[in-house]
Amino acid sequence: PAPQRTLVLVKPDGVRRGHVGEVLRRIEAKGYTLVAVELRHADEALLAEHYAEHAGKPFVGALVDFMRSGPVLAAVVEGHRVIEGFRSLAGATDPTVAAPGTIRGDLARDWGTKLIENVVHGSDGEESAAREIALWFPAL
Ligand code: DAT
Ligand code: MG
Repeated sequence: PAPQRTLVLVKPDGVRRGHVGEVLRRIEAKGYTLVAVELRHADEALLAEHYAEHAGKPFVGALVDFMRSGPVLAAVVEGHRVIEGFRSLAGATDPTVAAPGTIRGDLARDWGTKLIENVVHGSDGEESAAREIALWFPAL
């Protein structure tokens, strides 16, 4: 079967706190392949598109502001069932309950703020993966 691709982001909290290497290490240790990696400062238009599914939700403004607060590491990662597999590596959205052993469980801090900062993003399905990869890496 053709390998699947997903979009992974190390969010500004992860970059600021020096977790880029650790996130990439876990992806490679699992046996997934890095297809593209780029450190960049995302603008508002890109992030509004990226989080289009959350448009209108109460946290989306704060989420976009947070995602613009510093550089992010964007990566396209390939492997069998990598969409589901990376979400499993990432762990639950809420860092307080994300299982130990997961990226969020081990590395994300709960700051007690209204916005959840949780170190990584991973596409949640084939359709969003295709959309997000085209958005972040139009040349691929
Ligand atoms: P995930 O990143 O696990 O796919 P999501 O797509 O539901 O989660 O939400 C995108 C991000 O928005 C999430 O990583 C953290 C933030 N977020 C989600 N729900 C939130 C909430 N109720 N309050 C604050 N931030 C939230
Ligand atoms: Mg999501």
